[in-house]
Amino acid sequence: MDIGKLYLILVIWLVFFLDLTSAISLIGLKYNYNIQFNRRNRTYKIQLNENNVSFFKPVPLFTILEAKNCSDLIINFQKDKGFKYEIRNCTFYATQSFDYEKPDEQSYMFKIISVFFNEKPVSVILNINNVDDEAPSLEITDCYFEENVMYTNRNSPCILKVTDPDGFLQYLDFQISGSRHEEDLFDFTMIPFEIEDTRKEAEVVLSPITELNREEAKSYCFVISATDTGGNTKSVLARILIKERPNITDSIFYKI
Ligand SMILES: [Ca+2]
Ligand SMILES: [Ca+2]
Repeated sequence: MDIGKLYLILVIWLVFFLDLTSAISLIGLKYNYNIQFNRRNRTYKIQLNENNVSFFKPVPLFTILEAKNCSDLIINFQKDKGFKYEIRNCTFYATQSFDYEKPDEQSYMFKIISVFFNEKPVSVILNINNVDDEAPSLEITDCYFEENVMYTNRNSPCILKVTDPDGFLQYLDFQISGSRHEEDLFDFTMIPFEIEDTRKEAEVVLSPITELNREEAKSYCFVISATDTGGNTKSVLARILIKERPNITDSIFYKI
């Protein structure tokens, strides 16, 4: 074999070898949505807030780099949840809005595969963050308090039921609006006292912070509002009735 042929074979072998063994990265992530790359299992993890995608304007999630032809890519979902997307100029767009309150829209996992055998696939895990976007709700029935009794959150009979599909109940801000300064007469305590972010329902005890007197008012009527961290508010009308306390002297006299 002459030296020319040997040189040609060596060049061809080098080109072939380098092409096979080059570590091709299929995607380079261009937009900042809290993206992490795990080199060991070639997985990109993306955190994206719910509802940040306009229904009318697709949101770019990442740009795919070093693929020979992005039109030849295959997007292979682990579970087909009907995720709507499109790839334009090697940029991957979500063309749908995400709603964390729908269990099917909390996370997605897919592989990006090239039809070219020397382009290694990558995996993408898209996790949707919960945002406090849903309004809370309140339920209350008429409450009865005896006059001249000191109530606390332990013996108050007045309970509101509060729910919020987002959770985050511990951050709800309760306000009273009334015409007789009821905000100075009543206070709120959430039960349980320590509550986790994911809990969606709790009870709130409404208790007077001073003894009520039927001679001053036989009833109170005021608005209770709960506002979550997203600014969503719900209001209910509360009616508080003051009961006369049995006169101890009268009842003793009656028994005699
Ligand atoms: Ca939410
Ligand atoms: Ca909420």
